[in-house]
Amino acid sequence: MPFEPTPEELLKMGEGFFYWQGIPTLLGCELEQDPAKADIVLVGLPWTSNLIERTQYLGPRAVRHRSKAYHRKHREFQVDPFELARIRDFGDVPIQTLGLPDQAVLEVEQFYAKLDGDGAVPFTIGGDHACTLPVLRAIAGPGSCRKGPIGMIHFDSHSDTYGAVWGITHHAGAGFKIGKEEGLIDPERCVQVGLNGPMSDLAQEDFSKEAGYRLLPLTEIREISVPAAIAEIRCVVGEGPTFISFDLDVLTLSDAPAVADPEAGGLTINEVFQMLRGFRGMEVVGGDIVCFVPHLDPSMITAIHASAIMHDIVTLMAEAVARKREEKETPVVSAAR
Ligand SMILES: [Mn+2]
Repeated sequence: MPFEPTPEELLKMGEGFFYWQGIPTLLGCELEQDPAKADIVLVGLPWTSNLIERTQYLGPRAVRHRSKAYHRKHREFQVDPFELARIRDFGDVPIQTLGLPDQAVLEVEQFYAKLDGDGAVPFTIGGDHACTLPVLRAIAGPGSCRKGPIGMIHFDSHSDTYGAVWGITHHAGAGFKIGKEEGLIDPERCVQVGLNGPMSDLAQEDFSKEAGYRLLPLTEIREISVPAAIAEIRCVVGEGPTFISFDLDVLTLSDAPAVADPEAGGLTINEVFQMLRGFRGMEVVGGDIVCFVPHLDPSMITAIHASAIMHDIVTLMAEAVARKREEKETPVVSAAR
């Protein structure tokens, strides 16, 4: 069929492409406050727990600005995620105790608990990596609908499995330790992808190893190749509900210059796309992108790549929502016939 859009269709297409027009929202989605009216909720979490690169709280605003251009279809999957599921921008998490991480996480958890209660699955733009744990508590903790641990694909140069520092328990490097200790992350279904850079201590990843996480350092991915890494991740994570947490510092600096804890080397954006697309069919029930420092991003390379990664993960989530809906609508064929 020839591509001949009407003027009205052209206007609509422009809305999804020209990020500088209209009101900026995450992936150009409608703003919504009622979780019952959404399948996937996009949330800004403009919060930084640590003293390091505090301007990570500017992340959601910068991604809203650039990701408005990503209200478009998925080329490789040949689907429109915005048709598959009701995807809405829920605005930012309000936090009264901004400077007190151990209290702020309680407020963040409360916000996500409301969304979980209505059956919506969240995708968050942080903030630093302290943003992940309160979300896990809301969707996998004792008060959640699921009440059980979930699988985890954690992209990061760092394992973030460290104990309390500077008198702070819930700092940006602690979530993947506390998450296991509280039974939110299933250690047998957890992969840490892209670990890279010199170590502050040779024992810094021992918690992950002892917990039973699959560590997939950058050097191993280089050795075994990306397709083999995808197969390994799928093998570890399996069929169950899975969260994708993405620290932008796993990317090479030329693809993500504006990150809080930069390391030399890293995955390229194309390798990340290849991996995310290799996850098709997984039950992705949540995700986040963290550690973006917009004031170091004058070219908007990091914002564009964050937007594109978000578009890919949210498409995986939308396909999972659509599969669930189909399962519900398709009557189970009786075994005795
Ligand atoms: Mn990191």
